Formats: sequence, structure tokens, C-alpha cells
Amino acid sequence: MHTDLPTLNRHFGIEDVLSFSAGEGGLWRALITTDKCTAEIYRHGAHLTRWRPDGHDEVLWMSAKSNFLYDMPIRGGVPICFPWFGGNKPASDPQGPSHGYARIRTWEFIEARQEQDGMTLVLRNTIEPFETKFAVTVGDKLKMKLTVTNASKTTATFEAALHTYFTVSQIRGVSVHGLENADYIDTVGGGRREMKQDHNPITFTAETDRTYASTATVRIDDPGLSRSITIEKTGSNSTVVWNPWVDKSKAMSDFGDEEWPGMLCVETANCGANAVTLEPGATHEMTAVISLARRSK
Ligand code: TA6
Repeated sequence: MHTDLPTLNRHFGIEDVLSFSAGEGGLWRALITTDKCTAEIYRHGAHLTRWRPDGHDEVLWMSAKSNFLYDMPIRGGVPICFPWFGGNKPASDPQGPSHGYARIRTWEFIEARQEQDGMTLVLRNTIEPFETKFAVTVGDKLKMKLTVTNASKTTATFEAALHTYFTVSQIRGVSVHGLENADYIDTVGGGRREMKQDHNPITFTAETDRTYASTATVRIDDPGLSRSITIEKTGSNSTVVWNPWVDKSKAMSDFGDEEWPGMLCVETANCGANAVTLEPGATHEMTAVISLARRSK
């Protein structure tokens, strides 16, 4: 583990491309600037907070009220939910945090490399009994890969999500395509209602909190920003769609009361019935590739 920023910069820094510095709250972060994009990723939670491809608006949404504290999650960007999702903590850890430990742990930068499709950073962490790696490639696309290895001598089960917050112009004017006719669990209000999406795309008129059983590519159409965002994935059987709307936004101290119209979460996940069980020594990979296209208003 690098003990100080000068050492980290000597080891991985690339002049005018990749540097490491103290960000919000003094938490260490990598800043990436290439001809294709700018990006920012924190060591805390291996948390990608910004990705803006050249010629586009910022793609990831961040709350102006986010915490940047060593024992709290960052609100926005791409929180890594692991080794459980939401409140699905194991009986052995009844006080475990919402969405598990990965997003409130300090990860370690272990690799930085310039590739054809962008700048790749790799971070690692041990979250017993798992060894985890998070590789993020930022260019004109965003590629994320969560690799989980069962380092124990018995089978182990986990849930995971790349809980991606997207910037949208106005949630009421956005539609989500690719989940038509898919089964989902509606968890608004803490319930669990088994539902099925009809043949229409998803549109938003109230708090929305749904876990879809789907491996499909999803597209967010945002006429207000004249763009669509496509999320392709592998190794993921769940897609979570979330907007907190009015009341839930007010109930979160790290989420501005008026921020909900400008964000939408579409999360690449394995949760609930799609939790992953690994034999000793086995490895699972989940990837998401996010790309943008311009669309007429
Ligand atoms: O992904 C949807 C969800 O599970 C919602 O139920 C809501 O709780 C959201 O995650 C944020 O959770 P957090 O623990 O980050 O406040």
C-alpha cells in the first residue's frame, strides 16, 4: 500500500495525464486528463466520481451534499455495492452497512496503464472472504470490471452492484429502453412486489426502485441533453433502476432536496435470486461498458 502521495505519483503518475492528489475531505484521488476524456476516481471505495468524454457534458451525477469521510459512502458517481446489496446483510453481521463494505473501505491502486481505448486504473481490496479488483478504463467509453475471487476454503456467496448515478436533464423527460417485458421486484416503500414491465420503455412519474431480472443492454434516452447513454454488461443478471423522487430525497442527509430531477441510477448488478456463489478459489467477473450517442431533441 503506498504510504504517501509523492510515492504514488512516482510509481503511477504520468505527466499531464494521470496524477494523484488529496481531493474532497483529504481523501486521495486520481485525476485523469486525456484527449478523449477527463475523469476522477477516489481510493476511498474505489469510487469513480467523474467521467466526461470530450465534447459531452458530465455523465456521472454527484450530489452537492455528498460526504467525503473515511467511514461514509460518497453520494453519486459509481458506488461499488459489495458483498451485499441494500440491507441484505448476513445474519452474522446484523449491523453491517447498507450496500456492504466495499464503498467505505480504502482500496489500493495497483496498476495504471495507457491503452488504445483509454487510461486504465486498477484497484484492489480484501473484503473477507473475497479478494476484489476494480478495473476502470476511461476514454470515449467508460469500461468497468469488478473481479471477485473466493479466497476461502468453503463456498461463499455475494451480491454486487456498480450503482451508477447518471446525470439527466429532467427525470420526467427521460425513458429507459431494453427492459421491456422483463420481470422485476418493486421495492418502493420497503416492500417487495413481483411485477412485470410491459412492452413500453420505463418512464418516471414517482419514486422508482426496481430490480429487473435482465442481462440486456439498456439505453437511457435524454432528449433534454440531446443524448442517449447505453449500458452494455456481462456477468450481470440484475439491473436496478432508481430515482428517489421527493420524499426519499428529503430523507437522505447527503442528497439535496431538489437534486432528484437531475439524476437516474441504472445499476449493473447481481442481487437477490441472482446472488453469486463461488467455490473455493473461483473467480467471477462483472463488466459494464457505458457509451454516449447524440440524439435530436
Ligand atoms: O439502488 C437502489 C437502492 O437500493 C435504493 O433502495 C436506495 O436505498 C439506494 O440504493 C441508495 O442506497 P444508499 O445506502 O446509498 O442510500
